[in-house]
Amino acid sequence: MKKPEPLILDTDIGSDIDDTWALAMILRSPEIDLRMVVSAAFETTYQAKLAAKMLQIAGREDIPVGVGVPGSGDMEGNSNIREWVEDYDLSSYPNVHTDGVGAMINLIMNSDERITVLAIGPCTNLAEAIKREPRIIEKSRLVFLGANLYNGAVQGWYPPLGKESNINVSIDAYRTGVEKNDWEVELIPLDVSGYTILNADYFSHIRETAKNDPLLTALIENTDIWFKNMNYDYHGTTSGLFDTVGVYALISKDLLNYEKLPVYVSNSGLTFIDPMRGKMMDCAVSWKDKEKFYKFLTARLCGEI
Ligand SMILES: [Ca+2]
Repeated sequence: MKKPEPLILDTDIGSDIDDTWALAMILRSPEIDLRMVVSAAFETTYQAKLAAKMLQIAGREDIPVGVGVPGSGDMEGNSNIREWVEDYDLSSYPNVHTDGVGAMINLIMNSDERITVLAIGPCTNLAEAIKREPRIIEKSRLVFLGANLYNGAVQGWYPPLGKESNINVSIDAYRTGVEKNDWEVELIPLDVSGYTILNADYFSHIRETAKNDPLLTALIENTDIWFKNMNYDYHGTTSGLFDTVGVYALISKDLLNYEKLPVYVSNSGLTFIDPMRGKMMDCAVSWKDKEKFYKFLTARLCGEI
């Protein structure tokens, strides 16, 4: 196996539940060397608490947690797992950076190895980091969960996943953080991350395994709180686990098809393949075999592979 990839996870954990699944997947993956988690885009202190408590349960207090740039707008609507950290004191975590963006910059700039930044939330931290230290792009690469290359047109999805939210929370932050610079970008768009849902068989296997597994117990607790607060019945399946596809892209390319494409986002937040205005990105465009991915994700979370 090649040397584990040094990673900073930039995440809006605590809004949708898929970030929590992605974090658990990372913690189960020997191919990834997680060096820092930075919370992004909404109520970033609450979000940092979620990450810290997960890491503590996984026995990984060595991994620093950074509090990212707080967002604005719908804070309440993006704090859907609050009960899980209501009594959690962030100062009980031994490795917290209140300036998460500063910590992220220092880690990248002081590293002898090239760092990968996996961004699975809006681009607010990325934009701030590049404003403060543009040289980070020379010492790192970005894997970004965002955009919807064909705006749902090709997939025939219903409902169609049109505007992608990590970009549309702040298009300005996307432009500064991702588009208007020379950062090497691997793009994981909705075309491959959309409708990533584990069926009831896979999910019940994870629930069963969780009975003897503290990290999975935490994952299930978070998920059930989120389900309750979202007031939605998934009939035994998971919700959309978009962000786990970004983690998979770090582990293997076996199940995804890639193309280099010029990606442009309009001011209305839609994505276009546009050779005149787009930025060239290495894009995951389709699955070779998504069913195999579901199998992989389940087995990986359960510690079976
Ligand atoms: Ca996310």
